[in-house]
Amino acid sequence: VYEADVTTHGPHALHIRAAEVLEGNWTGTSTVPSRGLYPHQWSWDSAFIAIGLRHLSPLRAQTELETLLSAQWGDGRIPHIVFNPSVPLDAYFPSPDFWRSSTAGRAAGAPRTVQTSGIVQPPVHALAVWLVHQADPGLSRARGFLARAYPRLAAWHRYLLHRRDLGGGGLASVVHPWEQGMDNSPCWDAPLSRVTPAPARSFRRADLDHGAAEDRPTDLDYGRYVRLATDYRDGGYRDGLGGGYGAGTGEFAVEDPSFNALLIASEHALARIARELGATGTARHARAERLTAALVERLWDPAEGLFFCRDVVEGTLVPERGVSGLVPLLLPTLPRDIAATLVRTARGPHFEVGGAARLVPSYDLLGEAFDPHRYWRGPAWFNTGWLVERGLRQHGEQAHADALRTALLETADASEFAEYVDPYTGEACGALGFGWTAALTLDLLH
Ligand code: 9WN
Repeated sequence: VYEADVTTHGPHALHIRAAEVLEGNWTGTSTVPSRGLYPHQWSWDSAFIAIGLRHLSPLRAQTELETLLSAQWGDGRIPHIVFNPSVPLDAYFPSPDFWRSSTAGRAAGAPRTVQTSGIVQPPVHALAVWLVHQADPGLSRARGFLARAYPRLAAWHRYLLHRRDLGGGGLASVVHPWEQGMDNSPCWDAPLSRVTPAPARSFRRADLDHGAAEDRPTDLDYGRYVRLATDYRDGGYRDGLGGGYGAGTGEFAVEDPSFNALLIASEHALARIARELGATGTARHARAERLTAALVERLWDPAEGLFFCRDVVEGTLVPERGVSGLVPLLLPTLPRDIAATLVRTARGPHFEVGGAARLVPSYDLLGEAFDPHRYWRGPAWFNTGWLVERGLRQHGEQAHADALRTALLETADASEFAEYVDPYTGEACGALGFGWTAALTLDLLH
């Protein structure tokens, strides 16, 4: 039983404070990750936020996802940011005038009425849609929530499995570190090193107005992020081989375990949605099975007991241990021995889950690049903690899951729903009042 809500911050219960954060970040049609640092709608944030919001207001949770889905491009991609037109351009970089979605993205079917980025984020959406439906099936049916979401989700998965299978092995590739969501993870260092950075003078980082420079990615990282995004944009956001990988240059294409595991979990969810809508869902479950086999075949390293990123350009696994490699634990049909090995790795010296680490570090505690405060190079995040907690439960590790759940709740509470925390001390880093931290706290409390 979790009781820290009455001790750490006085009598104001944790779930009430989490609800207040979500209320404060709500814009009327969606929820911002953070009022200061991230003042627009983010794709995978919205999925996690909806998973928590469903406990407060199933209608708001449905609306959150519908707002995102309505910004989908004609080619099926769901953009990583949907811009709020009432927010000043200089509040976040890169802004709509950088992405130029409605012009540069025209051939790819970018929407005309709303401005978006042109890259994607992890496909947590079908999973979120299914969980939101389950919170209030009556409301969902009355509003035709699943029937309207299903074709969009199906097109989204089709985009990832066809246009983004750059390695030809059945998995989806990301063409920018922002797409995978763990922006400056050391897993990207080697593949990114081939990218010539855009000059620092050519852009202005708005993130440094809100976040401490030593907790954020470096200027060199940003130069490379800008170069990749610029090249992708200038190629009309075209995907595929020939003119190069997604970015049109062939410089960056990576198969990531977490991105693909979330796609598989969402494919299973899409099968359930199809069933609810009167189809069998069998073909989708079968596809999820094939994808799981491809994930194991292409990204599992039995000697290390972890999934790794595959650098598609080099054709090799990237030898860095990131939390991304633990996320496939989420998959219900992961081979038993692999699941058992992943649990051992999570609890072992590199991640120390349930040991010296309070939550789940984003990167190898023993890795050369480990930094307890710098964004995705060590700090613990709540979305990945939630995913690993779910994975532990999925594979019968109830005691470990319970311990992680308690740690997540205590840390969310004590850190004022921080964006991320020092993995050893739980000290808050980044933005406070962060959307998915509050939302996933609510989910864990239910
Ligand atoms: C770039 C919004 C997003 C998260 C990402 C996180 C961070 C953006 C940034 O914030 O990325 O998309 O500006 O640093 O890395 O996972 O979705 O919360």
